[in-house]
Amino acid sequence: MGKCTFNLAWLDDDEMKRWLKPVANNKYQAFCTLCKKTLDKMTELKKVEEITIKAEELSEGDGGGDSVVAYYQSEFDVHVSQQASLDEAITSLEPPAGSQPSRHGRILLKPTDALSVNSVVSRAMDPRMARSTLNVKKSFNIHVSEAGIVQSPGFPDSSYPPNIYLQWRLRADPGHRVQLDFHTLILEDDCQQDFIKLYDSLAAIEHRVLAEQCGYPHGSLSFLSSGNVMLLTLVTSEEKNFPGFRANYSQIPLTEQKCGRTLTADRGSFSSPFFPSNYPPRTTCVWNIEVPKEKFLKVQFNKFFLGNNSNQCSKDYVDVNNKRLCGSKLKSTVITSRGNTMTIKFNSDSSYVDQGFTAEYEAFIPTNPCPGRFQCTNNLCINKTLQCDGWNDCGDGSDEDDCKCDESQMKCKNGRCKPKFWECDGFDDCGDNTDEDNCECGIRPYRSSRIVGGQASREGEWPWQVSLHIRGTGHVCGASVLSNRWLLTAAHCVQDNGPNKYSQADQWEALLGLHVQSQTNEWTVRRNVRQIIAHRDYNAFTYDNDIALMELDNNVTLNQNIWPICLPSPTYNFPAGREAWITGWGATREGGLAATILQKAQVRIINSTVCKSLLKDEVTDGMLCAGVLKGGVDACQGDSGGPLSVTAPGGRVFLAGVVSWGDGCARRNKPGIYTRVTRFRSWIKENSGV
Ligand code: 4AZ
Repeated sequence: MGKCTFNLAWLDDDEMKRWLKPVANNKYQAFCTLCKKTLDKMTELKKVEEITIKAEELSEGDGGGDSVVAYYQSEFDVHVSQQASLDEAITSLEPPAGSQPSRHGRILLKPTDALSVNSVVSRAMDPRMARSTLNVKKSFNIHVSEAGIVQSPGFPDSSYPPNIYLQWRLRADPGHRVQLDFHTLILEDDCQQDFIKLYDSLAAIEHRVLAEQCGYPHGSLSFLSSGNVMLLTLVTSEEKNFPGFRANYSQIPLTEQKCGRTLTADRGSFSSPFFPSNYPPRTTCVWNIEVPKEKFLKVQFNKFFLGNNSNQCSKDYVDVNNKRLCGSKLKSTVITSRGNTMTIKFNSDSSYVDQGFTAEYEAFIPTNPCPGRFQCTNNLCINKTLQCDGWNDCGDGSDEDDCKCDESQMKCKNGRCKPKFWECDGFDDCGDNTDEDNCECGIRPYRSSRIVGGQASREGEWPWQVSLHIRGTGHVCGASVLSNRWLLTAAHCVQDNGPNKYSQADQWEALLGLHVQSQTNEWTVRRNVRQIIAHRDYNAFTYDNDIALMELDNNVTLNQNIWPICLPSPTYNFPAGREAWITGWGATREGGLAATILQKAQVRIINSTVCKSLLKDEVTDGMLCAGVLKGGVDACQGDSGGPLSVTAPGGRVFLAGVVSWGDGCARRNKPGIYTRVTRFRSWIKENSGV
C-alpha cells in the first residue's frame, strides 16, 4: 500500500470513499487507524464503490511505498485565558526530541491487519487560518506531472474575494519534486489580513512552512518541495482586496541538480541547489575542494541569503571547514583556509527556505596570494584598475582607502574618492556621509505645519511644484523646480495642438511657490519661459521619452515655498513597493474638474513586469509605474508634467518620475505611468547643466 494523506476537516464524500476498503458486503475497513472518525461518517454512506488506490496518488515523501501519513485536524474552542495551557498540553503530547516513539504520552495503535503508527506529531495551527469569519473553505487537488497554472480566484480581471481560505494540494509523480514559480503575486501589505503560505507537506502544519508571503515580495518566488507534495494556501480578510497571484507548477525528477561534488581545479564556482530559485527544504550538500599541497584556498560567497539568523546557525546554514555561516549577507564574504583542502556543507532544515548562495573559490600560493592583482584586507584579489574607482570592489572598502582623487572625483573626509556625480544624491557613498554634507535640494525650507483620491496639501509642503499656465487659459500642466532657472515637465505638455502653439516658450507662464490657483501671495513668483527643450525622441503615440526642460527668463530667488527637488543618480533604482507622492492641480476624478488647492496623494512604485501585464499599451524601460492597484488614487488630467517624488532615507526628496499618462484615472489595476527620471539624468545634465 502507498502512503495515504488526508486532512479530516477537508474531506468531501468522494474523497472519503477512497479511504475505505470493501471487505464484505457493505462492510468496509479504513486504511488508516487514525480514521476512526472518518469511518463513523462512512457508515452513513449507503453504497461505496470499490476504488483502487493508486500508491503514487496518495504517496507523500520519498521514504518508500509502505508507510502512511495521515493528517487529523481538531478544533478546540477555549477561552483566551486557557490558550496557553492548551498549547502546553499539545506540546506535551510530543515525545522529547531525539527519543523513539513510545507508548508514553499517547497511545499508538497497532491493529493486526492495519497500520502500525510509529510517529505522531501534534502542532497548533496558524490561528489566522482558523478565523471564524472565513466563510469559503475549499481545496483543490492537482497532479503536477503535466505543467499548468494555479491562480487566485478572479485573477487577473478582478481582485480576489474576501474571507476565503483556499488550499491547492499539489502532487508530483513518485521520485519527483513539485516546482511552483510565481509569475505575479500582489496581496495586501499586512500579512495579518491577506497572505499565501506554502508547505512542504499536504497539510497546513507549521513545522513544514516553506514560505509566507503578502504584499509585493521582492525575493525569489520560485519554490521546490523536498518530496513529491506541496500545499499552497490563500487566506484573505474582509476588505482591501488586491489582484492576487498566478503561479506555474511542474515537476522535476528528484535526481536532477544533485548538489555537492569534489572540486580539484585551481578555481571554480558552486551554488546552493536550484539557485536563483529558493533551495528545497531538508537538503544537504557537501563540496570537497582539494588542490595541490603547496596551495591554500579561499572561497568567496557573492550572494548569501539563508533566511533569518538563527541561534548558533542551527536552521539553514553553510559550514566552511567547521565554521558556520547563516542569515543574509549583503556584502561578499571571504573565507581563507590554511591548507589545501576545504569542505563546504550546505544544510536546509524542514521549514522556511530562501534563495541560497553563489560562491567562487580560488587556490593561491601563500607567499604570493594575488599575483598581478590588488590584495584586499579580506584577502580577496581584485583587478588593480578597480582600486580607487569609487566602488567598493573588495567588499570591505580596502580598495578605496588611501586614494589620490582625480579631477572628476571628490575627496571624502575618510580619504576615499567618489565620483563628483554622487555628491548630494541622497546616499551615503563615502561611508561617513561627507558626500551628502551641505547639500541643498529636496528639503522643505519652511513647513508651517488633482490628483484623484488625494487631499489638500499644506502651503510650502511641495516647494518644487510648479503650475504651468498658458496665457489666457490658465493652468495646463505641472512641472518641478530643478534649480533657480530650470524646470522639468513632460514633453507631451509642450506639443503643438492644432491652433494651440504649446511648443512656443512665449505662450507659457510658470508660477512657482503657488498653493491655491488664482491666489498668489508674497512667496509666489511668476516667470516667463526663455526656452523649451523637449526630448528629441519623444514619441507622441507611445509617450516614450515624455520629458522636457523649461528655462526661465530670469533666475528666481529660492524662498520657503520655492525649492529645488533632488535628481536621482542614473544608477538608482526605485524599488517596487516604495512609497511615493504625487502632487498637482489636476482633475480630482476622471473627466472631472481641476483642483484649486494643490492636492497630494500617496502611491507606491509598481514592479514593471506586473505593470506591463496590467496595461494594454506598451510600457517602455523609460517609464515607471506607480499607483494603488485597487484603484481610487492616481494622477489625472492636468497633473501631467508634475513630480512623482520619493523621500530618501536621509529625508531629502528625489524626483522619481514625471506624470505622463495612464489608462483613465484611478481605475483598478491601471497604475499611472511616469517618465523614469533616472533614465534621463545625463540628458538633463547635458541640456541644462543641472
Ligand atoms: C493627463 O491627461 C493624464 N492616470 C495624466 C495622468 C494620468 C492620466 C491622464 C494617469 O494629463
